[in-house]
Amino acid sequence: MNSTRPLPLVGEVASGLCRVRCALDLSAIRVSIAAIVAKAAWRHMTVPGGGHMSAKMSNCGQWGWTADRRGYRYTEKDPLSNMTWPAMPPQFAQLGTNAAELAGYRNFKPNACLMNLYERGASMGLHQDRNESDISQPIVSISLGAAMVFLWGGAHRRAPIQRILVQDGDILVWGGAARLNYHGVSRLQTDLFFSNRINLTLRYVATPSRA
Ligand code: MD3
Ligand code: FE
Repeated sequence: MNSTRPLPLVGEVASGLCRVRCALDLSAIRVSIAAIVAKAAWRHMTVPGGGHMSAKMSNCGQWGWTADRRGYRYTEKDPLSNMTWPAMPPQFAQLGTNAAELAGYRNFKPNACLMNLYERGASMGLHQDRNESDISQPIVSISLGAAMVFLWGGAHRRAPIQRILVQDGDILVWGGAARLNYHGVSRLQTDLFFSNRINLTLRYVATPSRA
């Protein structure tokens, strides 16, 4: 972020990682999510080793991230329905563009939104997001519901990990040198107010890719 012109809404919570706090209209976002998953249902994706991810996933936008026995990639169609993924609500794209701009990234135009649903016991192991091809673009994450501990590592798997609590309505933006940092989330703990957490990640996918 631009540290010479600090903005009250934006804080750098770790090197290269900005959190944007604002009075998000979460109810409109929740209604949009419900409409999307009515068309592209939440599912556990299989990974190349044959296991499955503990978070359930779905997508909206032109490209959707999928995993199966063959690997990880972005597809234009939902493999469950063979239909294109539901459109990204303009509100999501606008939120992504605005949050990225606050964090110092101009002209971010997301065309993919991966949606993760964490129910009791779900987590996400340390990984890098590198299927997007154009890593000059940032990623914007929107957290809804139960708080979770976000694990923020470095450029190498063995780099030290910072633990950052992410809560309902938090928006995280990362890019630049931190775009390929390892990250994950630790197991969902009991939250007094919410039983699940949904995370949306807004991304720009240049071309489909394999990893
Ligand atoms: C990546 N999701 O979907 S997003 C994913 O909370 C994913 O569901 C997590 O990782 C989730 O690929 C985390 C937030 C996030 C924040 C900072 C990062 C991801 C980051 C910094 C570098 C790389
Ligand atoms: Fe990730």
